[in-house]
Amino acid sequence: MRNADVPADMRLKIAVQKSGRLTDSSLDLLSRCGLKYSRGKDQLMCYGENMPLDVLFVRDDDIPDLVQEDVCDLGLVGLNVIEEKRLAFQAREVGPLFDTVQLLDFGRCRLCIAVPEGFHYEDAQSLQGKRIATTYPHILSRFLKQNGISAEVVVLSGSVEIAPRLGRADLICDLVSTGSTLAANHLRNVHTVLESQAALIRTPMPIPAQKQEWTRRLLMRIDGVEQVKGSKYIMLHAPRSALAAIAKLLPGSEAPTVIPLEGLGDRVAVHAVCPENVFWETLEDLKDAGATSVLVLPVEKMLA
Ligand code: PRT
Ligand code: ZN
Repeated sequence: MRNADVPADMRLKIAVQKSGRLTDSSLDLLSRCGLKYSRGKDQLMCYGENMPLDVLFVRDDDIPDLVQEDVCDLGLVGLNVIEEKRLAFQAREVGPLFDTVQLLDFGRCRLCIAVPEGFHYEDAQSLQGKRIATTYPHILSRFLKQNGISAEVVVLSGSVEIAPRLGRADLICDLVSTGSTLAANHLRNVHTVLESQAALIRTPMPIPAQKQEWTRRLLMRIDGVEQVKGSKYIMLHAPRSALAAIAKLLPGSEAPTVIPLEGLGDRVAVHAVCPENVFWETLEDLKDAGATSVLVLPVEKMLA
């Protein structure tokens, strides 16, 4: 059966942020997994052309709900949203929930407590009796409870960083990545409540075998893409006598391939996958150790 002929209820549906910080990386991940689709402007759903996988474009906050409600089988969303939703569902005693199946190498940020200049912060006890503005009331309340703090949680839907200046709160609990928003608003990060990054979630409900098989294949491909992120393939020539020194210099590489070079006596070609980035300094050290013709190439996919 051609992919286009797979009936709608047998096609996997994955929810992705429509427009925001996770969108480009989410779509890049899906295309690296081999998904081809065409997306019109403002289109809310795209059909996968070469896989029975359709993409739904929604607000990131709606992604866990769509998976929870079985509208989508999978979702790409930040741990901050996943954790907040999980605690919100828990508070309402609602289940079953979505499962977090894989952490992804994008969307990194921290949910932090940040205080205005002049606020004397020693430890969590300094928050006693204060008003804290946030869009993450459940995560913040759990943190306060764990530390035995009684404080007022002021729930805002956005622009949390200006709440202290407007007199709506004494301090904030918000996402930080570079820290420039905090600095611009004269706020200082004093404690990280949650480290976050994007993750793949899936429905815990049983799904038909055909969908299950595509989920397995997609997960394996995502794993392959994530594994090689930052990896480099190095090729170089060197005298056999320099092999030990060169192997030590190749960052994190296991068992490089050594190939004799026809007509070049003792010289060999060395090929290796390095799971970390390779810097100019390493290339210079390799050259000093006797390597020539050093080539560094990106690795696109890997299937273990
Ligand atoms: O419309 P929709 O609801 O889909 O989008 P959104 O505005 O809620 O989310 P968006 O696109 O801002 O973020 C989506 C996800 O990206 C978040 O849920 C996090 O998982 C992740 N992420 C990573 C971030 C940041 N970094 C980030 N810096 N989300 C938000 N921020 C904001 C933060 O709230 C603050 O306003 O950026 C500002 C701070 O950034 P720095 O670099 O100045 O520290
Ligand atoms: Zn959002």
